[in-house]
Amino acid sequence: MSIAYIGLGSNVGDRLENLRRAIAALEAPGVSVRKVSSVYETAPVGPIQPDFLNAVAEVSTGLDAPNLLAVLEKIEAQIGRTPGERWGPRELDLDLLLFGDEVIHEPALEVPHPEMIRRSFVLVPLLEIAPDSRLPAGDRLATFLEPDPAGVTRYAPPEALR
Ligand code: GSY
Repeated sequence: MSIAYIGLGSNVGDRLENLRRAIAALEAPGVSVRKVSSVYETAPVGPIQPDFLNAVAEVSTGLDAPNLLAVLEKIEAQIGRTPGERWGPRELDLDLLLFGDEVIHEPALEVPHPEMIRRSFVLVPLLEIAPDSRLPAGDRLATFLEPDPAGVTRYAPPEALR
């Protein structure tokens, strides 16, 4: 079994419902949701677009990382993400942030997620549920989070996603 962390984001439609449906769908064969963070409303990073709701889930899984990624892509397709809109608004974005202490550099999959240490919309919910988490190289993720990060506001408790 491996422990993995998944970043969830939505900025189109019923954002909270999109995240809630994604958490329900993560209870897939071979995947079990252990913890869910609070939901945060976050200012968009990148192009101008509506504010996001973001959260992070901790899962345990018997799948390997590529097969877990395939599950995430299937859930995105079910809940409405339009393929090709890499930086645009989306009903649902699921990012594989950490997969145990594995380091993967493949064209289709990079773990740890290469942008996660620069994104407070990832670090705030991740550190809420895993305050001692580290990169595979050993660095504590808490050291990458600036104090009082701007544009990240608690929106709903974890129970809103279950
Ligand atoms: O990386 C995921 C999609 N995304 C987000 C996001 O989830 N939250 C915020 N605040 N900005 C974002 N920009 C992109 S692209």
